[in-house]
Amino acid sequence: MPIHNADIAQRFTEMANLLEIKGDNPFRIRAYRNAAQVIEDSADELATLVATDKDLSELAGIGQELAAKIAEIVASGTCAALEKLRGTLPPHITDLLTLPGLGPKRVRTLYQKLDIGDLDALRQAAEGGRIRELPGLGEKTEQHILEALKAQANTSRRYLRALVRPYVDSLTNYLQAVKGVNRVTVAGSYRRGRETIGDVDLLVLTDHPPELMQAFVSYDEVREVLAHGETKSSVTLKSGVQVDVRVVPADSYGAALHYFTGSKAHNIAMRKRAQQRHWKLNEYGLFDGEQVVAGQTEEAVFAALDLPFIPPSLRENRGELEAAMDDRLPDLITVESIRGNLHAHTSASDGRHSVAEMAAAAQQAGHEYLAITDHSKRLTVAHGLDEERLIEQIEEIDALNEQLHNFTILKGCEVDILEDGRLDLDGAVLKLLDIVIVAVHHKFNLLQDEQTERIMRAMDHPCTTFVAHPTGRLLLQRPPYAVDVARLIAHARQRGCFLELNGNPQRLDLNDVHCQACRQAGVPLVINTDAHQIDDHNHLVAGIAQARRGWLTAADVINTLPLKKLRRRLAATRHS
Ligand code: DGT
Ligand code: CA
Ligand code: CA
Repeated sequence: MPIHNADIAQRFTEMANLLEIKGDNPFRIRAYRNAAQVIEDSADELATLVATDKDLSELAGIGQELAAKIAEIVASGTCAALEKLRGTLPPHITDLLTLPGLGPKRVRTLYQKLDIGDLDALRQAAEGGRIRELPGLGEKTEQHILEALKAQANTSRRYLRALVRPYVDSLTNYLQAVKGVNRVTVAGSYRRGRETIGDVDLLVLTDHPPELMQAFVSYDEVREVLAHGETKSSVTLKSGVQVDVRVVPADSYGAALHYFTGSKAHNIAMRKRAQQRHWKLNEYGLFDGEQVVAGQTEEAVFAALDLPFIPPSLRENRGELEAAMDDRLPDLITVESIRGNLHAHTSASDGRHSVAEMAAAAQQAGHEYLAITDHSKRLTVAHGLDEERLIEQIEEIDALNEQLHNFTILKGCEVDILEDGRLDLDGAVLKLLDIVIVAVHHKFNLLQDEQTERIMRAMDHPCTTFVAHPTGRLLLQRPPYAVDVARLIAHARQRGCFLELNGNPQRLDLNDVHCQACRQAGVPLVINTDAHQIDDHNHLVAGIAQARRGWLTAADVINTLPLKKLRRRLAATRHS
């Protein structure tokens, strides 16, 4: 079974964490962390590189020693150095790192001073008031730890869909190859394209159910078998994700696929529609008494209920049945209709590639244009550009555009919104740009009205084109700042500017419901990658999945326009 980059990166991160808990050499720790990042970002599967004898030490930050460890992990799933380290510390000590506010240094203190090696011991120590006595921790931290432990117990773990995708692809390929298998389909929230998923639901049509189930529970990536039956089995994979597999008879396949795709709210609405006809709809089919009305395909189930096929992305009971009845389901946007990305960084700020490299990659991917939008000067950690450096970049882009054929680099900047809503760069420079993105990168803690009005003021700047990641959330990590998105949408409409759907799988900001509201209000969206390197082009896939959940069509999205029309729309956002 091929091991994925994310798995290799995870092992290196674990190495770095364990070394840091032990108080090892900081340079060594840093080397493992950097390597983990490089591996995770690599567009090529390292397992493939190893299999074809490529020299891994050509990757940035990977020396001979790390390259050898990568080869070891690809071959065996682990490496001797990691196993040795694990042996010197309690087996569950890295669980402590899953609590917000606990990094390796604090875990080291907890372990050294109080011999705390797992979450249970941590809870006992916190409840016993022993953590407040530790150097650098204190009573407030003890309180935070107790709250975090409680919160962790209450929320079942979810995963970014984009992270789970390679695991799902490998597993479905594996099951597809099992003898007797005719079809494998992913259902559930994964099929609906949700930004995070709780577990993976697979449906299988097979001539030999027992063989299929046996093959599933013996899959290499399985960590634990939770249930092993004839028609249903569940496992957790080594990555932690739970997978449910159901074997379904051919006559019920469509009904089962519909049922297990959900959402629950959509299913209930569909069942009601069946009941109005005195029929019954469940995972086995659509029935009139004992008589089967439909069941083999989803299309047949919908058709029997006088409905066109409703795409899975829309099945949230947010008006899709009504729209289907009136024959006004949206013609959902696809990745192919995007003609260019309007939010990208280069090595001038916190990106990894040059303007020319980013442009070449975008052209290679079939795009017509790309906007370069590095950070502005306030964001010093990201090496933000001041007026002078921005002007240099503008000249660089003008020169590059002279050489390019059938491709245009647009000049832009992601300008920080200051606390009072003013912009971080001088208006005279902003006038030289094609695109001015405004974004909040600090002062997340303002009251809702203050935050909302701060952003609205930035939108009012005569040069503003759109607001990037308008709510600032990081999925599974950081909630949105307090902001009234409905007011932002109304203001964008009135001001005549746009809002972003940021495709970074960790952001997906605006979310699906907000996108739907933009569409209803007639406020155009821009779907961007927010690329910090060439490989981030993939973020478009996640962005489009979210856009489809937000009912967006190509006409609702600005960067589906050909360059000439785009330029006209951009110019129209500019006030004198
Ligand atoms: P997740 O896994 O939390 O991301 O979300 P889902 O939507 O994949 O939910 P899951 O895995 O619990 O169940 C898969 C689908 O099965 C769900 O979308 C709808 C259907 N389903 C599950 N339980 C029920 C239920 O009690 N009633 C109905 N009508 N459908 C259900
Ligand atoms: Ca699920
Ligand atoms: Ca499930």
